[in-house]
Amino acid sequence: MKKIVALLLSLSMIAGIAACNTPAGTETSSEASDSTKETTADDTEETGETTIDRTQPGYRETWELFDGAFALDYTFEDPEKFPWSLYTESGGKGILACEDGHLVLKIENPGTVTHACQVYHDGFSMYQNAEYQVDFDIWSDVERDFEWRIQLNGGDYHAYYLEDKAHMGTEPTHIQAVFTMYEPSDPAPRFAFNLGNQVGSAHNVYIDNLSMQVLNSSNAVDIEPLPPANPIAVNQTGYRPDDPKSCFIDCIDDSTFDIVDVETDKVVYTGDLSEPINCRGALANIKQGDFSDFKEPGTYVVRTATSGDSYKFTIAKDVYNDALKASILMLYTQRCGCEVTDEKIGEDYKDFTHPACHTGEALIYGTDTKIDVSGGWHDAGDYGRYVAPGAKAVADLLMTYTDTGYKSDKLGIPESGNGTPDILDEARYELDWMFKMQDPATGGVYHKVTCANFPATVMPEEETDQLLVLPISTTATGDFAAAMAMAARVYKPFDKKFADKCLEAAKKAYAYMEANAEADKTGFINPDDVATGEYPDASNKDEFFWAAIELFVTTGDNAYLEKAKSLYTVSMELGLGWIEMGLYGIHSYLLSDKNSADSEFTEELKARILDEVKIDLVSAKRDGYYNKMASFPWGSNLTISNNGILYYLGYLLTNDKEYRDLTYYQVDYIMGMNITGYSFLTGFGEHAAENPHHRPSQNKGHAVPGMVVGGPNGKPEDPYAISVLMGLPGARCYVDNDTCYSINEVAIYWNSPFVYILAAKVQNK
Ligand code: G3I
Ligand code: 9MR
Ligand code: ZN
Repeated sequence: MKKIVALLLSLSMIAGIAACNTPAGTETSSEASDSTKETTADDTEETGETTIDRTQPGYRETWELFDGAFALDYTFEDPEKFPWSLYTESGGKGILACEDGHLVLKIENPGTVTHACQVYHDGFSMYQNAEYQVDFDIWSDVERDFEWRIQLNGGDYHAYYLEDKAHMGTEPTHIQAVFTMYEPSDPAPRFAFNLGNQVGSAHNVYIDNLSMQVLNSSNAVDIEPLPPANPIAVNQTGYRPDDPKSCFIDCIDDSTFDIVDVETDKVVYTGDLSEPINCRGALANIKQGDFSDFKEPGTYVVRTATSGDSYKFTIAKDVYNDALKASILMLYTQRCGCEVTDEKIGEDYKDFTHPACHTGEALIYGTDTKIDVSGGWHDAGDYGRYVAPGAKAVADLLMTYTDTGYKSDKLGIPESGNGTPDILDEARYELDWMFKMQDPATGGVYHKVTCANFPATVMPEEETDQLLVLPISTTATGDFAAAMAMAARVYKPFDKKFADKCLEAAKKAYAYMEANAEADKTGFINPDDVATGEYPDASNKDEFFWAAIELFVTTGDNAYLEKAKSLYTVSMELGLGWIEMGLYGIHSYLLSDKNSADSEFTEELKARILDEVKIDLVSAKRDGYYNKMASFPWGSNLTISNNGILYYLGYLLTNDKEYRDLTYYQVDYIMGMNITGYSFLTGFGEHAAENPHHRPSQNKGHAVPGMVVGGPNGKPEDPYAISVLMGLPGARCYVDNDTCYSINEVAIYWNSPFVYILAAKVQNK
């Protein structure tokens, strides 16, 4: 059954790992995909450089489009290599294999919707106006109907080509289709067989000799290359007059830069550029320009002889007010279980209001018991609610209040004007939900509440599948205990009764940790039939440490401090979540009035923080953009803001303004002073992210303002990003595309640390 050698080496092996589906559910990639895991692109820790093994089948040589070329060509000869995957949902169940020279789907349960059993392949390209011919053989043990389609791989998953009433018999049926791709060229579409909702009993479906050939490419439109990034990076929102101000230029040909007033086009300032800086994350030589001494309010661009103009920025006293407000209101719009209105927050939000969502009782997984766990924030672009990232977001808001003193009570949330700072009111919305996630019997805290699968691209009230409460985890319980103990301190002056309730809940969760933490060696793992965010974390030591130290700071009881000391190790990462939470504990302890309880421990922790901040300052200056990161994980903007919080702690401990300024520069990075040329805060900046992976924004065709996107990811995990970014150095691996959940999603806990650093800048302590 072998056919002509494929001219296109597909990206499919890599895409198989990306595990994507329509609209969402459980995926079983073929063994072949798994076996390529070690050989696909890799982000080298030290340099941020991406290396690709060009001998691997996943690598796509520049493919020349010509008449007769094969975009797909599978004969399923090798049982180890079949880059096709199975997606199941809505009761669908089966096994995908390559046997006897063909692909076979062994359906155990066809499920209740057509795509309940979807056999799919990602990792090829399609070109606008090209004419294609698709051929394949398909048959089954039974006579049955099926659907096959080539589709956009995200958003509304609409089809480029669709046959929804195809039929197969028990002998190979040859299917042929000729069609023209009229839609914009797509570097990462999906070929899918929807084999669910049929016959009602177990049976096999066989597929063979599948090809897609280009018949006519004469009018084909090439895939649009990524737009080149503006080489001059500035904070596109701007600066307050007395802020430190830097621009970075991805070009070493210039030696000076001008600041030009956009109204008059007059040069108002000229400065020297630095010597070349080697930016490890971007593998680039760049230069820095400092214009901190230029303080004149106005709107400007940076201009150089060979790089042209930067995006606009403003110098003004109140330049961050709207951005800070919006980045907090983002959390309000993520509220679940209540009506979200634009009554007080205004016009910009009119598309993002929604009636109360996810109000039905949730089934405790594996039982017949249903409980009320309504409330809290939707985690991200999906509508799951997860305790660990929720606790992180709460802690960030509480610390924003305690560390920066930011206390606006007029942001326009329902509680505005009640005498309590809005960030505390907003955090309390999440805390009120967290109480419901605690098992009253044991004090343990459920890991998350979600449906079994991620929803399609719908508004929150349209996700109506059964909600599931997933088992108690020690990471969720530790984080819960810590955040509640912190809340008990912070809310005490505003609402003593609430503070007491928090403390009681914290103690109960802590007792659960004492009884169960040590025995837990794996952390939470998704059951096979649940595919939503896992937040896996096998080590609960840092969460337990954080809980113990918060309880010590809140109660003064030395037993907690002793426990914290026994859990502390120098190998504990100075993390701010969601995996590593240790720094929260160190932060609370060092800034508390109880830090003289054990001066040796205090000195040890303090020295560790200051060493780290000192080292980071050196790297941040050496690498450019004041960013010390050499590799860029999923949600790298979280790391940027978390680093900013660490630097601010260094400042609060020493009063050294260089550390404070380093925090300010992390704000600049998020708002545009980075090598991609993007402001990562939606709605802020001339060239800001506009197409986040965020279901409400995708639905309405424009983004909720004030959301921080995940940002550059040197190991992209979604098909589109893999297709267009693979091979780029980590710092440049960014694309503003709404299907790219591993690059361009948003999350409550990516906004919350940004709220902290932006508030720190606004408060200017
Ligand atoms: O553990 C390695 C680490 O050792 C290495 O240094 C680093 C460098 O790339 O990779 C680390 O693992 C990554 C991990 O995040 C921690 O950064 C994984 O490769 C990566 O897959 C993982 O991504 C997480 C993603 O879920 C998938 O699990 C993101 O951090 C996390 O923010 C994201 O969270 C999702 C929820 O599941 C669902 N809701 C939306 C939310 C945001 O995208
Ligand atoms: O939309 C989901 C996003 O919120 C998650 O962070 C991400 C990672 O788990 O997954 C997204 O859902 C995708 C799923 O994993 C694979 N199929 C496509 C889904 C995106 O629409
Ligand atoms: Zn909801």
